[in-house]
Amino acid sequence: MPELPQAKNRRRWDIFCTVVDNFGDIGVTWRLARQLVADHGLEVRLWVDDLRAFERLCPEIDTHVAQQWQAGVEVRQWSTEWLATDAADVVIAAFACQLPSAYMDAMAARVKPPLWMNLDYLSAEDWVIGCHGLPSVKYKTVQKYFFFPGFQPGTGGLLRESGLLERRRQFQQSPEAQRTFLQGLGIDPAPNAQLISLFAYENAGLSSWLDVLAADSTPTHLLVPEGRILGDVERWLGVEGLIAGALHVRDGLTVQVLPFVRQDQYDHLLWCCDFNAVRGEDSFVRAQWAGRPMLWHIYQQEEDIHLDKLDAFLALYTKGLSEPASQAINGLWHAWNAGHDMSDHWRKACKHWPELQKHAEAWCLEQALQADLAAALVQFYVNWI
Ligand code: TRH
Repeated sequence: MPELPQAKNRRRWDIFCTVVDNFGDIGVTWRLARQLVADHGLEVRLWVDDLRAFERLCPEIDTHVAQQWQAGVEVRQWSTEWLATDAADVVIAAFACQLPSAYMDAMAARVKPPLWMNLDYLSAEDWVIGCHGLPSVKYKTVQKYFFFPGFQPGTGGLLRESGLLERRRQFQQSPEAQRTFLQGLGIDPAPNAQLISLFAYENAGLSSWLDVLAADSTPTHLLVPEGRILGDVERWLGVEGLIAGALHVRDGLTVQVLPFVRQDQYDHLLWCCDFNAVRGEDSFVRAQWAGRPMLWHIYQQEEDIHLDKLDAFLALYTKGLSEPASQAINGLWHAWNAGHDMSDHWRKACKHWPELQKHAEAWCLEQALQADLAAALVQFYVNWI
């Protein structure tokens, strides 16, 4: 009897993740692994070479064990001493990581070779559409394919677990739920304060932004998770050794340092804030699902190729904005990514606040019309078999 398409999806998937630096690699693969289990009923092993980075996003991780289950995902320590393991039906190498050679041989030894994909970095550039889904290298009998996330039809889409936007909307419509969540993190903003979250790499432009926020007649409560931007915050405050829990007030600006919270809590933080400064890849996508105006600190790459990615995204994102609002966003994002003075750009953006708020929600809904990345991967596999 032929297998039903649904049964065909119930296969074993292996996801390989090397933590290069920061949290994007594990952030994306952990999210994907959970979603493949929760939304698609798949059997997923997540191979991670650095469980300590993983533990920051998921405190339940036991960094000392070789095998454990978290949220239905089998988490495996990917150590240098590779033990013989059967290859799965679908193999995802995240961000071009190199699979163990013994595992590659195990893939080739299967009667039916697995579907082998490289999950690439997110980019809004047009060439992504042409390359998504194309064959890449071959190892013996096993063909590898490019799988590109993206913002436009013809790409692999963005990670978005089922029910995400409904949950977000309910939370944003409940002042009580937001208050309870914030209080749980020790955050008690003044009722008229705007909430801003700040997750960024080192940035020389920060002091000019904090100056203008402090001088503003609208009070701001700035929430800064522990991380790389803290040195710039310390310099601006004229203090040293900021740690989670620190709270400093300068005129209209309250700066509060937060612990690095678990991934789900970080989502809720983004949902609470009026404006989110995010970085990298995963927090950038999550800020879009928050439906609030945002600022992206893109991960810097050699020869400034990240600036092409920044411009490609801005070209898509600002479609539908009025010309002055579009210019304000372009100016603000470029200043931030160049570490330049932010003050004029921030003031200009503030002039278009209602439009930017509406646009953030509209962009989120437009993006949600596309199939999400996990569903697109499953569909790719179904088409492939
Ligand atoms: O940490 P990042 O700078 O990761 C980067 C990028 O992904 C970049 O593309 C990649 O090449 C480079 O790493 C190696 O930013 P990103 O992608 O936003 O990842 C942060 C993750 O941390 C994200 O999953 C959200 C999560 N997070 C928490 O779980 N709790 C927190 O408190 C915070 C601030 C973040």
